[in-house]
Amino acid sequence: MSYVEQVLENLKKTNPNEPEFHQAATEILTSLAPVVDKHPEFQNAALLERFVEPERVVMFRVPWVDDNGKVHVNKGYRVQFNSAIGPYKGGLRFHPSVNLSIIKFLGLEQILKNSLTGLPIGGGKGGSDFDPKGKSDREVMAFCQSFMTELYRHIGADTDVPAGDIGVGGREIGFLFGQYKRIRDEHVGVLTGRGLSYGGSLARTEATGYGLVYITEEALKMRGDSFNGKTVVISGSGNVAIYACQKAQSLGANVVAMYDSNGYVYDPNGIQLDVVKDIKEVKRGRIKEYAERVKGAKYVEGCKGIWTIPCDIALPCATQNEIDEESAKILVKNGVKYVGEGANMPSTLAAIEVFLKAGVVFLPAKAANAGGVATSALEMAQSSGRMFWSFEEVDAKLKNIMVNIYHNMDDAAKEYGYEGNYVMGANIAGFMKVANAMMAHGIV
Ligand code: NDP
Ligand code: 2IT
Repeated sequence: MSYVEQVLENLKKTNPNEPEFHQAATEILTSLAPVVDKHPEFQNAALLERFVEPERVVMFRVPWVDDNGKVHVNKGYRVQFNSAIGPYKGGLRFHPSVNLSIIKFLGLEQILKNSLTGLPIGGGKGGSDFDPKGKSDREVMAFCQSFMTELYRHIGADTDVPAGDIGVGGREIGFLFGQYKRIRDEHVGVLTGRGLSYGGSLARTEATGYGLVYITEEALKMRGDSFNGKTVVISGSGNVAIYACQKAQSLGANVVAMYDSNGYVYDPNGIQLDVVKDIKEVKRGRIKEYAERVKGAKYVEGCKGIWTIPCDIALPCATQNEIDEESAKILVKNGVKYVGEGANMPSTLAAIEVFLKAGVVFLPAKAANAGGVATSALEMAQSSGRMFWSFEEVDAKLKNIMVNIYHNMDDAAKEYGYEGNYVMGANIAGFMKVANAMMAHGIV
């Protein structure tokens, strides 16, 4: 059995019932086989065994009281996965599906994503099975305050810097920051995605979606093509989806569909983003309302059907495993040429295989959605330097980072003999920097 197979088998045995963690680890470790073949010193130092074992896992109780005086208890998590190249960095997810397996898969991905940005940030992730949907602002605040009353002791501007993810946006970050500041009596950059009035960075809200489009644009450009006139399908209608849509439209693309967890809207005339923003950002409503407000648009209950809409470019921006093998085959049959992952691990392993075999340009999440965390790192730099960059400055840095990520993964794929396979390229390029730092630190 090869070194990679041994590590994977042991990981599955010692972390049972964690399917998402197994999936992410399988994709990553399989890609690293040629690297460990070339570097036998990694095996001697048990580097992969240490790489897949989080440095620290914190799990805690989060009690809170709803508007009717009823007491609720949720689970809180923070997985501090790897700090070899910088303080732990990664988002918090509030969604009823959250469990340790999901937080660990996200944390493991985050290590390599953060490395790919070229900035000094380690990997971490956290969250809760709390569902902010349908809760009042006071209930969300009560939950966030309780969550931070435990989390504060584990984080810090130079230790671990959380941010948003599914269910955690500007409102939640505000409540979390307020409680941290109150307990610690410190106004520091301990969270990113903060509001502009208290240390946030311009362009952080837009960064993940914009970054996704910038890296896809670079992939198109290298093939003599562009977004102009392309039909694009985007899943989700949250932070990442909305700003991916905005940037793709500004480059001349026709975005024809989006969804939320209930169903999708198809608008052949092009999604009217101001309507989506009003429904999702202002009213916190359902995407279904779009079809009631926009003539010529239709709503279909259920999410999966979105992938049957013919498109040139698919940008999955909602959640893990939203594209399975069957959907991937339909996308390919309908002529998809580019898939850029805005969400984390939105394609199953079988779906990825379908895309790669069909010659689809597949931009994996850890590269394609790294613009969000990269801009978080720019927010950290502005916080610690007590300075504030313009939107244009941050946006230009973001674009530059995404273009560099594209070429770094493209070069790494070529170097190891897997030209055009960006799963291999992104994993290898991200891993090498972390591996070198871990080797330099000795057995820790
Ligand atoms: P939001 O909470 O803003 O939006 C999430 C969107 O995805 C909503 O439309 C939501 O629908 C939908 N969604 C969530 N879960 C499911 C599900 N199980 N099935 C179908 N639809 C679902 O989150 P973000 O936009 O911030 O995050 C989206 C993805 O991007 C996630 O995978 C996240 O990890 C990833 N990401 C986010 C970054 C960021 O900076 N925010 C950075 C990098 C990656 P509904 O409203 O019905 O729940
Ligand atoms: O998955 C991700 O990269 C994020 N949710 C953003 C993390 C961050 O620290 O900005």
